[in-house]
Amino acid sequence: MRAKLGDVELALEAESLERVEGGIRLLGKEVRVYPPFPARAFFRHGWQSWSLTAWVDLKEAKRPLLPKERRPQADDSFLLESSAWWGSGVGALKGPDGKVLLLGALGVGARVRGEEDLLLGRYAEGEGEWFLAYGEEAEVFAAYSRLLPGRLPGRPPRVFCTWYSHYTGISEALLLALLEEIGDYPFEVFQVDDGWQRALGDWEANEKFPRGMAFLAEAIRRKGLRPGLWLAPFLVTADSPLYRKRPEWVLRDQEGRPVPAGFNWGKPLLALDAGKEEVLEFAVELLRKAIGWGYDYLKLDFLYAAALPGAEGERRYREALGRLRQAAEGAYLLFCGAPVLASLGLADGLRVGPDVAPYWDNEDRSHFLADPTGPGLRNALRASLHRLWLSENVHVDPDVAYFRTRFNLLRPEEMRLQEGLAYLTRFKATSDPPSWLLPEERARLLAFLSQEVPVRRLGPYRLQVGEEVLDYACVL
Ligand code: 9PG
Repeated sequence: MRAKLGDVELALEAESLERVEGGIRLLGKEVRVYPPFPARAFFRHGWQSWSLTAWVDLKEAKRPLLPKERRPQADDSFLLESSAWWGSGVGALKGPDGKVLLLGALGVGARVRGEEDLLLGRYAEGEGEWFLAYGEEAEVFAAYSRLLPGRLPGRPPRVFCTWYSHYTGISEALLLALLEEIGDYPFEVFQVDDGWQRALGDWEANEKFPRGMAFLAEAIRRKGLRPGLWLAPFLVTADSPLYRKRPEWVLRDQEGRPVPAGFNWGKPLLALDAGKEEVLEFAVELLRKAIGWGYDYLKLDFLYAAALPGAEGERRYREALGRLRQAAEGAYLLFCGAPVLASLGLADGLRVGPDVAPYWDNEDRSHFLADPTGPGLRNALRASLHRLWLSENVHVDPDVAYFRTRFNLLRPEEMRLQEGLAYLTRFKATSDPPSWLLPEERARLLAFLSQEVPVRRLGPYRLQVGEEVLDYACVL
C-alpha cells in the first residue's frame, strides 16, 4: 500500500493503517516502510540503558565483538549478532535534506532494522502496533514520545551517589563521614551504591556495615536526606549462596544451561528467571525489606537480567517490574541497566546511557574491542543525548556530573557537557565528596544544586545553558 506523510508519499507493507496525530498508526507483527529517499544514516536505538544509541552510518560495516562469554550484556544479543543494523523498539532513517522517517513500536518486544531503502519493524511475538512519522528530527521523536506511557508524578531528584568516588570501597564509617561533609549542600537523596551487600542475591549488610542498613538509613534521615539504596534484584553469580540454595531459580536455555547475563566484578553473571513466581516473590520481598529499613529511593540495577535474551523477554520483564512497582508504591524507583522502552510507565527515573567515568574514553575498549558501552564520559554523553526525547516519559538520568579535578582526567570543558545535560533533564547527581573539591569547584557544586538554569536546544548537538553555549559534536 501507499501512504502520504506530510509532503511525501511512500510505499509500505502492513496489515492496516490509520492516521493519528503527527503520523500514521500501523498494525502487524512485521511491517516494512520504503523511504522516499536514499538514507544516509540510521538511528540505532540500543536495548538497555548502557547500549549504543546514536545515528550510525549505514555504509559502515558492523565491527567484530568481544567474545560472547566475556561480553557485558549491554545490549540485546540479537542486535549485536546480526550483520544488519537493528535497533530496539524504534528506528529512523535520515535523508539527504536532514528530514527523518521514524518507525517506532507502541508495544514492547519489538526491533527495527534500517537499510538505505528500508525500515523493517518486527515484534518478537504476537501482533503489534507501530507509529510512523516523517519530518524534522525533533518533531517526529516528540510525536512518538507522546504515544508512549507518560511520566509518573514527581520531580527529578538531587542525589549524592556513592559510586563514582568510592566504588565498592564504602563502609559505615566512611558514609557517616561523607554525610557530615555534604551537610551544607542541598542534596535531597543520599544513595548508597554497590558495596554494602554480602553478595549478589544475599542482600544483607556485609561486615563493613556493622550496625546494619536500618541504622544507616536512620543516620541519613537525621541529616534531612532521603535514604537511597542500590539493588540488583535479578542478578546472581555461580558463587552466590542464593544460587547454591536455589539453582532452579536461574534463567536457563532450552538445553538447561544458565543463560549468560554478562560479565562484571571479574566473573560471569547469571540471571534469576523473572517468569517464576518464587523469583518474583523474592524480588518483592527484597524491595519491601529495603523500604522497611528506611530506604525509599531505590536504584534497581542490571534489570535487563529480567528480560533476557532481549526483545523476547520484554513481556516477562514488564510483568515482573509491574509487580515491583506495586510493591514499592511511594518509593522513587531509578531503573538502571534496564530495557528502555519496556520500562516506561513503571520507572520514576531511568538511566539512559552507560556509566560516566573520570576520563573521556577508554579507546582500547571502544576502538580495538569495538565496544561503545564501556564507562567513559563520551559513551555516556552520546547515548544520553540521543535519548533526551524521552523526557516526557520518564525522569531522564544522564548519570552523575563531575566537579572535581582531583582524581579526574577530564578537562573542565568536558565536565561542563555533563553538567549541561543535568540542567536540561533536571536529574542532578554527583559523587564528588566536597573535601575533594577546590573552593571554586565547591561553589560550582553549590550553584548546580541550588539553581535552575534555563536550557535551550539550539540544535541536536548544541545547548544554551544559561549564558553558556555547549557544543556536543565532539561525542560523535
Ligand atoms: C555498581 C554500578 C553502578 C553504576 C551502574 C552499574 O558490565 N557492565 O556492562 C556494567 C555496566 C555498568 C555497570 C556495571 C557493569 O555499572 O550503571 O551506576 O551502580 O553498576 O556496580
